[in-house]
Amino acid sequence: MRSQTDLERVLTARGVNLDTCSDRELMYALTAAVRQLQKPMDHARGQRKLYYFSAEFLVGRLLRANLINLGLLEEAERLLAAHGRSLAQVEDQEPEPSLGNGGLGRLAACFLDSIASLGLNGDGVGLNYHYGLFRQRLDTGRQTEEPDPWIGPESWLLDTGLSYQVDFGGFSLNARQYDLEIPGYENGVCNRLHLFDVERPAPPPAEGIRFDKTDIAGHLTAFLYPDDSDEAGRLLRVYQQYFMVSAGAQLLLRELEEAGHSLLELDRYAVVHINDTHPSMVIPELLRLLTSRGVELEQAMDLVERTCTYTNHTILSEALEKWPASYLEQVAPQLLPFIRALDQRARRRSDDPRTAIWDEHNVIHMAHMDIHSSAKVNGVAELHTEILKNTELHPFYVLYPEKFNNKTNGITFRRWLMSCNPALAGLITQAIGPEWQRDAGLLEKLLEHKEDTALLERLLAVKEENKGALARWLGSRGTEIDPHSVLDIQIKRLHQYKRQQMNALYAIWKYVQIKEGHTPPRPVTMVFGAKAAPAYTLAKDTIHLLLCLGKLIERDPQVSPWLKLVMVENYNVSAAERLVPACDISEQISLASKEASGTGNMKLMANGAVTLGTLDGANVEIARLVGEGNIYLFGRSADEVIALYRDNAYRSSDYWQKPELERLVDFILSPELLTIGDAGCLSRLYKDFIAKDYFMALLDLEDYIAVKERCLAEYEDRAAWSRKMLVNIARSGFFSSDRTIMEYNRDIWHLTPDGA
Ligand code: CR6
Repeated sequence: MRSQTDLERVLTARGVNLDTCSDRELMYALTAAVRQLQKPMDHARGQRKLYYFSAEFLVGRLLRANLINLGLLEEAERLLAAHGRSLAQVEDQEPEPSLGNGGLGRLAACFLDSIASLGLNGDGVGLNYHYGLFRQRLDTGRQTEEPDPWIGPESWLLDTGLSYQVDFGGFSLNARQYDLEIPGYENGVCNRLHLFDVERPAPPPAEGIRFDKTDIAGHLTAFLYPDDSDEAGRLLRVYQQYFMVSAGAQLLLRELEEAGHSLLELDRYAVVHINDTHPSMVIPELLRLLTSRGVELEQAMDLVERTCTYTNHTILSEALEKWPASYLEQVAPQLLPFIRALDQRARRRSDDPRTAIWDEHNVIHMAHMDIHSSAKVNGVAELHTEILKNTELHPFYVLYPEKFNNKTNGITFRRWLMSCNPALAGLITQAIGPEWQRDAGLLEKLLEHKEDTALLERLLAVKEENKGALARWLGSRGTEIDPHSVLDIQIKRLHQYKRQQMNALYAIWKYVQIKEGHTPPRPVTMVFGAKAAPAYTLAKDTIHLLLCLGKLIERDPQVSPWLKLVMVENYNVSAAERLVPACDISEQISLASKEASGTGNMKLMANGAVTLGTLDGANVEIARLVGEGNIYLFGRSADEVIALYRDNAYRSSDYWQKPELERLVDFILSPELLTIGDAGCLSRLYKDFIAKDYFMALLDLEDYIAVKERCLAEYEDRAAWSRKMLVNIARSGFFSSDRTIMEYNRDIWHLTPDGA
């Protein structure tokens, strides 16, 4: 580790006056100083290397995370305190790189942290979106979107000066390589995240996030997931994807050659991980590059199949990308012969048309190409992998049983416990010693303290402190909450399968109950954090409904002392770091079979929240680990739901006809709500509930209400609840991304850790 004075020395050398500079100046100075202290590392020569291709890397703020991993956090805090400054205030100035959308992007970031912390040789490959996904505003009673710029005068980005030519149909662009450094946890390792960018990015759009989607050269890296409700938007996504993978594949081959390896050793020295289908074109691109350098096509296909590995993150068919061949014809016509060859090879292996890459409608199925051309294919939680094998991807499982395996997702405890919840981390260390910080599995030792009333009381006290801190933070943003209320939190992207709309119906139920005189034992605060895709109308309508309900409750003097509903604006990693430590009840209420894994469920559990959820995704594994008494489960099982879809047997109107449910759904169009909200939005939602309800919110609603009420009642037995909290924290170690990455490495990547 470095000597105590390193940071100070670097800051002084940069001429920073710690007493007089502004918080923002100090943030930039610290960024530059840390960047200077972390040294990119050369892994042992001749090592196999992982290239983790992903459209998203939701890295979050980096100052504190990098200080922790470099072992400089205490020094930084001491140094700042000596000058009357606080790191918390300084880091508040740090813009959050908005390079991801949700769980998939955050997972990629946790994985990079674990890869470096385990001393593995692995870099990320992605795009340098200037304005991110978007910044969400809610001040007009609905979601509006703005650019979310994050690249300041001094950012974590390093300009490598390298670039790669990417040829599109009819024109070429240079992909310039910027790097973010990814230090491992106190091990001297420093990997990289390569983010490719156009040479001359256009300025931000004049208004909102609307821009000319046909100006590829200027806007290719403007936004993550540009609106794809029109063809120009869909084409832009294909341009982005090809730009990313072509540059990444060229970088890989350059590094392979520089290390003195032959192209025929590709699979020995490189692993190309395809994170969901966005990077799938790396497969034909590698074929193109290899054959253009003299490798025979058949041999190239064998090599690529042994080099690539693929993770599937969803069973929602609309999220499994397929592109009309005409799009590729326009964007990257040079790939088509290779995709044709892959399709022919796939057809030689199987005559099942469901496994075709290039179908008879001239549509190219990216996931199919990934499975045929990867050595391994994995799902992200046990249940998800089973569903892939048995239903969604069954024909592929029959063809390649040995390729399929499960890798249950994980989170880095360094960010999601040590960094975001220092009070809890300290308490854990007092109880069981510090070793859990290197091996989260050791959190199980907490189970020996189940009867330690002093510890359990302090656990409750830490939660109260964190709730107080959240209340102060929200207060500074204009939202008052009662820190002594029960904090019931649903934070995740807005999607109907996640069923925020079912939670909204619970809020209506609770509102009516309180109006009728049934007040809860203590006030309840329902907190939502969620962005909706800009073109996803029903999701935006749900946000509108939640905002209307929040207002209705607030204005009602009979209800407001007991119930509060707030939406946190622009929910992102930094907001999650405030919300997760403060949460009492973790809402994981997706329709069983639809949430591939979830990772928020793991973060909340590790911070002592108790899950209220369905047996979906990783909730199944959480339930098994903590046991029935320490989780609140409700709703139909995945098998039942899959059967309902198969038999086309769910009619939401059957449920709506139940008077108790009808009352709740009809409330959406009540005079009370219509005076607050927009009739168009609310009636669209209302109609969807009664005529469609594709994700079956009404199916589980009664059970949800009953179990949530039991959960709130049992919250009042504080001693019993604190034991549930303890068990959840103790059993969360399994969900460390270090464990996940060790499994990826053991079963899929086969990299050699440094020093091994
Ligand atoms: N939306 C899954 O839906 C999973 C993450 C990471 C998701 C979610 O359940 O935890 O991936 N899938 O594996 C996709 O993005 C396609 C997600 O984040």
